[in-house]
Amino acid sequence: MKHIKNIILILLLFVIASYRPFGDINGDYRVSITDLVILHRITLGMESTPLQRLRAELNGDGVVDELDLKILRTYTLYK
Ligand SMILES: [Ca+2]
Ligand SMILES: [Ca+2]
Repeated sequence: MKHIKNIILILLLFVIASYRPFGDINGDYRVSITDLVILHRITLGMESTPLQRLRAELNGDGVVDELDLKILRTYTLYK
């Protein structure tokens, strides 16, 4: 029984640690102009990490493009 509690605790900590706000591209747990700049650079084909590209895909269509940029731009303006 103690093992099950430990496993649940580890899973809970993993979920909490892996949570990032929507639009947090650089992984600093905040959504800011920095994330918008990184996303813009990705859409221009500039250097980025695979994790940044994964986080930058905001609308679920499988590509990082102007639509994702528009979503994040709107979100950062009105949050
Ligand atoms: Ca961020
Ligand atoms: Ca997209």
